[in-house]
Amino acid sequence: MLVSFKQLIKKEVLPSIKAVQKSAQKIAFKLKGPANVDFDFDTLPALDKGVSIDEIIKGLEIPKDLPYNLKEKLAFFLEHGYVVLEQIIDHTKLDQLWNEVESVIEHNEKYEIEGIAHRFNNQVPTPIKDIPKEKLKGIGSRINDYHDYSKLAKEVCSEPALRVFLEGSLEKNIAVFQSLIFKYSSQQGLHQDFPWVTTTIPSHLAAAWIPLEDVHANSGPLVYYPGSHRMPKFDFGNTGILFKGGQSLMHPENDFTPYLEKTVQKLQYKKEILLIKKGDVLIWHGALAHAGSPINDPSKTRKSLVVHYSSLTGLPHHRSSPTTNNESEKVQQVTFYTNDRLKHLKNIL
Ligand SMILES: O=C(O)CCC(=O)C(=O)O
Ligand SMILES: [Fe+2]
Repeated sequence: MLVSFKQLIKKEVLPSIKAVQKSAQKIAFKLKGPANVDFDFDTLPALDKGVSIDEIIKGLEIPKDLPYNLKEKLAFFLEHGYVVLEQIIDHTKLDQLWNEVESVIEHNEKYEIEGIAHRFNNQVPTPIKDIPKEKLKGIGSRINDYHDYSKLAKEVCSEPALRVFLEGSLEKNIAVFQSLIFKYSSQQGLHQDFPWVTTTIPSHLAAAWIPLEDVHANSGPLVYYPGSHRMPKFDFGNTGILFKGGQSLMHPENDFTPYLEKTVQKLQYKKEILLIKKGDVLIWHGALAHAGSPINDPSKTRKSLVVHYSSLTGLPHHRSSPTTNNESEKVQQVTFYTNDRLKHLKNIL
């Protein structure tokens, strides 16, 4: 009787008290109004700090036959928070990459490679050999950090025409933070990346959306709001502009997404839909508001590789390794940190 009373307190009463406390904290926080929250000016990338583009370009090693005007593209990115670099990646290489992914999924029973599938294992990254093939092939699945396993993916992520743009927008010496392979739209709500894709310096973050096929309008294209990288930042409460599970008072879906939706309306940013072709690459600023739109036609795939990048200063070690371990490999001048936990799977493909 006593035990069950204790259990009742632990299971029912304490969580309710905690929930009431948290609500009270949230109300107090909301009444106080947002703090003055922004990126630390001193650690901003040179472009965001206002250093002239000519000056930035002078310090870079520009690949021969760069198929776009770097100065124009950097100026566009500075103003709009995104840019499309047209036809910078060889189609054959992209086809080879997707074929490799297909074959891995087809033979998932052989691989420890980690994936996430819709409503499976609480969305925890799981070895794909333990995920039913049909789930892996379906909407809502993704493979995390595919570049850890695949030399070909590393080559695509470090494409020189892409790398030099990232160096201009972040800092010379680029490091890959994380990557995702999608077969279908993520259908993810409106968000900015920097609150969770947390680098050591939050402003040193940019992402590339690399289509592995031409994007179809009904496949749930990526959407984004040009200029929104300059909107006032959301205050997560207790943790400033960054989201930290368990510590932040504000909730990503219940508070952050509605804030972004309201603010893009208020500041009259116009939504753009990303309908780019295989070979093109979209690069977006770590603070640009974007979403994976809903899939109108479930037969339409939207094969893509999404890569988040930082600089060597912004990310001096693997995102989940202790600060002392910065074992890495360089491919085409881009740094790929070794994931300690999955070391045995490095470059198996
Ligand atoms: O491709 C998508 O649907 C969204 C990807 C995304 O927002 C991200 O990985 O940060
Ligand atoms: Fe994102």
